[in-house]
Parts: sequence; structure tokens; C-alpha cells
Amino acid sequence: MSTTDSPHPGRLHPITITVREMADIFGRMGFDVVQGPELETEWYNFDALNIPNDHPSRDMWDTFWTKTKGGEERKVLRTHTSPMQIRWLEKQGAPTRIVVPGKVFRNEATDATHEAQFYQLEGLAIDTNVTLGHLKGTLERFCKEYFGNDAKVRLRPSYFPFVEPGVEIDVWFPAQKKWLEVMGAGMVHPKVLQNAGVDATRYQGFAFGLGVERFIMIKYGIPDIRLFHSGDIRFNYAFNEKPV
Ligand code: YSA
Repeated sequence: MSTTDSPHPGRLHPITITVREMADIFGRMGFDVVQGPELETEWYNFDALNIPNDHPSRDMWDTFWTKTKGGEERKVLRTHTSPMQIRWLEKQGAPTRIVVPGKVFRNEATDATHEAQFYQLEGLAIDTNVTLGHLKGTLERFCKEYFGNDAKVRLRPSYFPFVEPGVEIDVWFPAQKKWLEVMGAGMVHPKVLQNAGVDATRYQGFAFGLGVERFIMIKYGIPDIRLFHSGDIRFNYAFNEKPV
């Protein structure tokens, strides 16, 4: 029996569709797509990103750790896609422009806008003359491409140890009449470039990490993030009428 004869032909998940759409928008701005491991070392998830062991910023995210037997290195389920900044720069060097979609994990209670596992899309642009203006222009353009030209986007100063300066980006959530934080971003900290073997006196750039589900929620007025991973097939069907 072919897929189309089946009483319940499959549908692509909204996250799959959206990651492809986002990669396509960034692709038109010159970004390549790469992927990285979900099980990470402490070095890549934290230390290399300028988050030392004894620093309070390590508590920004509640982390799932692996159990270890004597002498083994402990690993983490990555709390964000930012470790791929280091892995990619080590491998490829600068200049570079990439986006990295993938699943991330946080040991936190869920509510309508927070899940314990969700998707991020990381971006990284490193070159000799990249400025905060490029960051702002790229992210505002991206939001308008994804949501439409009338999308309301705002930047707020914020703190992440791996950027200086840092910002957070909120988009107006019309269905709930409120601003929703959709991503963190900033100019890559020179220590991060050094940790990845890049000459920080020559190169600089910006990076960002966006929450994929939150983008979809705003665009389609989805009231609860937990619907994405509920396994309720009606959710997929409502989102996407075409069988695979
Ligand atoms: C910041 C600066 C950079 O140079 C690069 C990346 C970043 C982002 C940083 N790595 C980070 O993870 N920041 S964050 O904790 O604020 O999460 C980024 C986005 O993920 C949020 O804006 C939100 O859209 C989404 N998010 C965070 N926690 C979530 C969540 N989505 C669903 N459930 C959660 N629990």
C-alpha cells in the first residue's frame, strides 16, 4: 500500500517545516547549515563559552548530566546550540557564516512557553568588519521575512558570558497581546574566539540563538508550547495539510 492509500498518511512536524524555512531565509543571506552533537562535553557547553565552573552564570540553565563511572568525563545534554560556535570555528576557522538547528535540553518545569526539550537555531557570522549594526539588520530582516513586514521586533540589552555586548530580542505576540522573548544574541566575546583558535585581534562577529517553537507560536497563535511534543496527530494535521 502506498503512503497516499493509507488511512493516516504521515505529515512533516511543524518544527521540521519551520527549521527548513528558517534555514532557507538565512541561506539567502549567505549562511550555511551545520549540525552538532546533542550529548556535549562540559568544555564545549560551558567553559569554552566563557562560563567557568565556579561562575554564577553557569546556573543560568538547569542541566541534565550523565552518570559517570570512575575517571570518566561527565557529559551534558546540551543546554543550547552555542557549543557549535566553538566546534565549527575550530574545524573551519574564520571568516564564516553558519546556522545550526537542533534540539536542546533543560531540567526545568514546563509551562505554556517553557519545555524541558525544545529546538534552537544558532547563528554565527565572523569576519574582519562585522558590527552590531550587522547583527541588528540581519535579525530584524530575518524576523520580517518569517513573520511578515508588519512584525514588531525589539532589542533589549542583556547578559550572556559569551557575548559583549549582549541583547535579547522580543517579538510582539498578537494572539496574547504581549512581547515574547524569542532569542539571545550579541557580539562574540574575544575569549570565545581565542578558545576556538581564532585570532580575536583580526576577527570579530555576532552570534544568536533563537527558540524555534516560540517563533511558530507567535506566527500561528499557538497558545501552549507543550502541544509540539504532545504526540497529538491533530496538531500536525492542522498545521500541514499535505501528506509526506
Ligand atoms: C545568546 C548569545 C549568543 O551569542 C548566541 C546564543 C545565545 C542564546 C543562548 N545560547 C541561550 O540559550 N539563551 S536563552 O536561554 O535565552 O535561550 C534562547 C531562546 O530559546 C529564548 O529566547 C527562547 O526563545 C528559547 N527558550 C529558552 N528556554 C526555553 C525556550 N524555549 C522553550 N522552552 C524553554 N524552556
